[in-house]
Amino acid sequence: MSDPTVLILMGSDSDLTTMEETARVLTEFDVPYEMHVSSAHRSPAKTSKLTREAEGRGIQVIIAAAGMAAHLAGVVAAETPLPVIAVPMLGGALNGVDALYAMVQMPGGMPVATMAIGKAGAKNAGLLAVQILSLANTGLRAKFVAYKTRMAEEVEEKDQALQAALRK
Ligand code: RP5
Repeated sequence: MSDPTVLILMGSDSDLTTMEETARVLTEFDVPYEMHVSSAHRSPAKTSKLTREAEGRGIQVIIAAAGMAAHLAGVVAAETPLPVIAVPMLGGALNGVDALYAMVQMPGGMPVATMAIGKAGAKNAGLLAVQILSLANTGLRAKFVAYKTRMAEEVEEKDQALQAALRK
């Protein structure tokens, strides 16, 4: 198994079922990753250590998932030059809108690439990581292009099925 190039951090084990979507995408593209539960608030020292050591271990992209007052992606971005992708978790009294705002409203100078709330965002986080890695990996780029082609073909099949049903 190659060394991980993507580090997935999540604030709680309650985020795992959502973040399995990210892991599924990375596995599909044969991108080695590592996943940890590490919280900005509950375990700041662990989060800081994982983040500071990431680049030296060959990590190229960090994905940070958290819910509620979701500071994980921001504190990670503060401690690394690596690109950070943020995934707001569904849940809490505000159903993920709190996490979305916390992640997307980063101050100037501190970007994180914030995805949609929940499983769609988790899936897209994996795909965006693949796209970033593809910039320096032609094999991975070819796989991503094939993925997009397949998606377009699936839409076409669905449209043809719809047209056939409408003709009946
Ligand atoms: C956040 O608080 C976590 O990322 C999680 O989404 C949320 C709730 O955590 P638990 O109380 O389920 O551990 O920090």
